Amino acid sequence: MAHSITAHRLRRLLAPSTPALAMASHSPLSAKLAAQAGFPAIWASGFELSALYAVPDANILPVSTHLEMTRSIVETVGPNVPVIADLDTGGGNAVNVSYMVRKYKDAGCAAVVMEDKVFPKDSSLRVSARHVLVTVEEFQGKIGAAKAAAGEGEDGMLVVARTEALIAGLRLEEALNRAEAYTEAGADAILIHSKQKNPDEILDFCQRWSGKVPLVIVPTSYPQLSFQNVAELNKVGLIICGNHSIRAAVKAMRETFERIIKDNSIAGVEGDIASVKDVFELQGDAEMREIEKKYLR
Ligand code: SPV
Ligand code: MG
Repeated sequence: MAHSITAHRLRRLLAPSTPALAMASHSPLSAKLAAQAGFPAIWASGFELSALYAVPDANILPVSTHLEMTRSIVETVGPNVPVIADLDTGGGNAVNVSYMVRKYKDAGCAAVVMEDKVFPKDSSLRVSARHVLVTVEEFQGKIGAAKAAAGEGEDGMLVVARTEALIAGLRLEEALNRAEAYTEAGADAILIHSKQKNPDEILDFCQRWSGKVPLVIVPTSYPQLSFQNVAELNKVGLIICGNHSIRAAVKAMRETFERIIKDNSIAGVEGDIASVKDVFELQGDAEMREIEKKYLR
């Protein structure tokens, strides 16, 4: 099955001495561009998809919207580029998690990430947002349900437990205790998230982490931490570039649109946007021409 190949690949990538990179994606096109640029894994981000639909990242979109987009992303990049799905809180309680994880497994994902906030969640990056955590016991149950649905052993999809303890303003001890408890419940990796403008609390967490399972970080708020510095910590298996796809798209589109209005012409932007030929190639036009040649009568 495709998901076991892709899960195997992701397991091999999660080496703390050489952390893997995942680029955020909100569409098959953005995922394809990230893979072509050399990113070995794709983050099917809830933030990016919410932004694509111009709604807040707060469980406003139906799960089916994220699931279908993730399925299309997986189909586009193929099993050699593992897709890590952002499940937010897992859609509710452990029962919801059980059903939801099966669907993401069938979609061919390599991993799911589930966070310990109450449903509905609010964006971790927003200041003064609603960040309320479920109890450790409840989240352990949700991890158990996710693991059972993800499949057995090395072939199973990875379940990444994400603690929002630091996002919720709780102490480092609480974050470490939760990460430990989630590992005991069977998590394959722990995503530790922070929105501090410097990497201090993440560095403290990494240094104190037992290392039983690899860590995952999303350094959006502390971009000054280099990937080389992360590798030297020898605790982080995966670095997620959490929203760089949609942010790049927003800026490029806005500049192009404003220029066309200002110039009252499309001529000025011609050299600064992708050519139609480039877009044809991204659409897989060559493959369609082959089909045409062979079968079209
Ligand atoms: C996402 O990209 O949807 C994430 C990462 O969950 S963050 O937005 O930083 O919470
Ligand atoms: Mg998210």
